[in-house]
Amino acid sequence: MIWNEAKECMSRDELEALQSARLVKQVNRVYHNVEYYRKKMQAAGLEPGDIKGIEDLDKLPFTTYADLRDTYPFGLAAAPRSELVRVHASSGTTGKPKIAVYTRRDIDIWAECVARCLSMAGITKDDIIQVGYGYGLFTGGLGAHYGAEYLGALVLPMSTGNTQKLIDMMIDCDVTSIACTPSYLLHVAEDLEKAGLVDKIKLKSAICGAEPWTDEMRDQMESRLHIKAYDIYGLTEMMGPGVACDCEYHKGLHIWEDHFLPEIIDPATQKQLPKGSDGELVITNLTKEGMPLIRYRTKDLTSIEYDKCECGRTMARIQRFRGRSDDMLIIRGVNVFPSQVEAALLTVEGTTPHYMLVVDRVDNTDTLEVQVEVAENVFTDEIKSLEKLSKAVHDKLKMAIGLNAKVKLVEPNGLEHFDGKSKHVTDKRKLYQ
Ligand code: DLL
Repeated sequence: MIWNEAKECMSRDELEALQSARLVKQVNRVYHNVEYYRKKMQAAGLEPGDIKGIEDLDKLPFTTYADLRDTYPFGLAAAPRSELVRVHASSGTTGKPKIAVYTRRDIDIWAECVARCLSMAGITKDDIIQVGYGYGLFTGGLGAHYGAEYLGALVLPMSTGNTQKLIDMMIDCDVTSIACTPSYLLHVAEDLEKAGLVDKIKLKSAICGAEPWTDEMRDQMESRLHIKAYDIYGLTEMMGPGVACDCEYHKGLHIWEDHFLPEIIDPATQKQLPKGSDGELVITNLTKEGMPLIRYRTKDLTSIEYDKCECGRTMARIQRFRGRSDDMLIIRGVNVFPSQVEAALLTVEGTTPHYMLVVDRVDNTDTLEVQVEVAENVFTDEIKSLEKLSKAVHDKLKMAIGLNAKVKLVEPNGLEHFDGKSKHVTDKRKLYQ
């Protein structure tokens, strides 16, 4: 089902003309409204008039997390304070989160983009959908919610944390679709199976994203719950969920190129690569007013296919994500940087900066163990003080990354060192194909 055929099926020429006009307008907007961008462009010897269309995109400087951190919280806002209506945020590498601000029009465009994604999954105004992404600063809950309402579906804003209630209401309300992380959906499937309730549900589709997942996970969801599962992608900095989504042919995620201008760069040389190449996804906001980002380095590694899809849409398709060009992990849907853990450990007396994050998936739920080397004298102490230290580490981590981690204290030099450097992550989940 195509939500906005005029947009989703535009010819490439028509689309590129639209992108060029929007890019020129956006570059003018940030140059005149955002001092930080103006200075960056001036330092690169650029004036807005130098950007005449998408062919000039690679003249523009990149935007990175460091720019967001330097301008935190509202330094990249391109609309007056009185026009801003919403803030969302996700974890940064240390301390300050990545923030996004929206105007009313941004929220409407976001809702339309999500509605396009949901339509792609066959959802209509006759559907009843549970949103199982977290509501709050995280974009997942409210993003999916507004999109589903825009479409006219009946929305149950479940948020996260109460699987029993989610299952009860799924059955009582004849829920036909669910939007949540893929690992959570498998967890729900398991609980439904244990309770013998799979044949009581009316679920037809799931829209899963916020973390990488595999074809094997899709097969499991589809066969265990008798549904169709779709992949939705997005990131706070650009908007939230709904930047791209896959259609019934599952040949990649259609990116809404009338709002998001994608390119692939080599993360090492930072050079734009020819169409079809593998590299890091970079996106420019073509229509966002609140905090438009120009050439934002997503750090997600993938490639993009441009040929027309069997579904009829002409919008390019992001292929399977193959990893990240930084060390960000997504654990239970939460973005975690090892540097956040390191910063938290530094504040706990008795620990050292030598640590290892062991991430695994047990019964479809991510587990995190933080192994940390402690000072010599700690091990000579009695059990009680070890327990106290372990709790202090746990609580600091909970505050820093928002997750409950299992803490394992290790004796000095107890962790393996590689070429003198500590390796900080062992991820046993194998989420990238
Ligand atoms: O995760 C937005 C979102 C919410 C997307 C709900 C889909 C559904 P952030 O917390 O800023 O935003 O995390 C963005 O998560 O750069 C990717 O690395 C990863 N990610 C998001 N969706 C997918 C996906 C939301 N479908 C970061 N497949 C991104 C693989 C994904 N990775």
